[in-house]
Amino acid sequence: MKFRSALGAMSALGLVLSASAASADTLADVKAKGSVQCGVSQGLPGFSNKDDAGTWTGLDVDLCKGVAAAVFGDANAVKFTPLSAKERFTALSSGEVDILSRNTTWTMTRDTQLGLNFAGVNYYDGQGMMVPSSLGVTNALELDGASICTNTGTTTELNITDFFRTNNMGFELVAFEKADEVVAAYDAGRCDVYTTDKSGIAAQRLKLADPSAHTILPETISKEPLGPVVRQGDDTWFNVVRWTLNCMINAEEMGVSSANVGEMASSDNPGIKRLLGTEGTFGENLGIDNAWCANIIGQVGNYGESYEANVGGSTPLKLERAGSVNALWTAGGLMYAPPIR
Ligand SMILES: N[C@@H](CCC(=O)N[C@@H](CS)C(=O)NCC(=O)O)C(=O)O
Repeated sequence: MKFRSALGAMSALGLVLSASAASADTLADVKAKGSVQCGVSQGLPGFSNKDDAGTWTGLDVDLCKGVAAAVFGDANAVKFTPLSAKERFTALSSGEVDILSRNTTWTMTRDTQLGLNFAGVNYYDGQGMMVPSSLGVTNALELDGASICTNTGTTTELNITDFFRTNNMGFELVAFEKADEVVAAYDAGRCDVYTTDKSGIAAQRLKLADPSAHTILPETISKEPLGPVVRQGDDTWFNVVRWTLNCMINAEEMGVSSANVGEMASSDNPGIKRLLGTEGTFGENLGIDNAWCANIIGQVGNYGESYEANVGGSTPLKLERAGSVNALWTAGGLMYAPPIR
């Protein structure tokens, strides 16, 4: 009897669990509320940053604007929620945001223990270290005994610990939740080293009193594939986010940009026809308009346009793309999107 009722309770629980997984329909919820809620950083130039007029810009912001363009045909149908590294995953799991697009590294633990799905990679990064040039340090192996400023709730903390232990070096972590506190502490001389993703160093360095007085060490101590994240158990929404990124990368590869998307609409190229929705039902298959990708490209741009506008060689971050892992695969890099077909 006891066994039977336990089984009954278990199957009832199973029903509840599968019902909630089956009912997760973020696309329908987003359509109903009229905008996409996007979790971003609290201010990381080039990736997600708010200007004085309250406008958010950046590579991670463009991904969310792309999703809004795909779903609503309006890249501005998006609202932003600034999140610290520590609070970001709870905000996504609890439904406070629909997407987390916030320089977040795809790791196995985040996939398997947090119930999240990474929809792709929009920036391949690795962790670096910055020191005041006055220290005279030229490589990371000279840092035995150093104090290190970093953010809590990040892969950064874990990697730096691995690196110092592996090299039998002593160190002291000085960790803060808010990224700007980390930068301020480093700038005030409370630690010898500032460590984060190399793109983050390029961005946060701009906030120092004298950026030119600091040196970025040559070592890259980890892999930090950064990308947009959604909740597990909602493949429809996962597909919308994943294919928004793939649309932007494929458009660049095919030479379709915000400047020529209008004339490309009459192209005879079958790949471009599928990309722009003049042939096939690729948008419909995602649950959105067939012009989904044309709207992303027209309103936000292709991946290369977004990269150059936000983090590329002519921006303050100066993250040269040519010859880097973030180049298209056709140019020797890792940016490779599956085909729209
Ligand atoms: N990619 C790493 C680090 C992410 C991270 O939070 N980095 C800090 C330092 S660049 C940051 O985002 N700061 C900006 C902010 O919190 O607003 C991770 O996913 O754990």
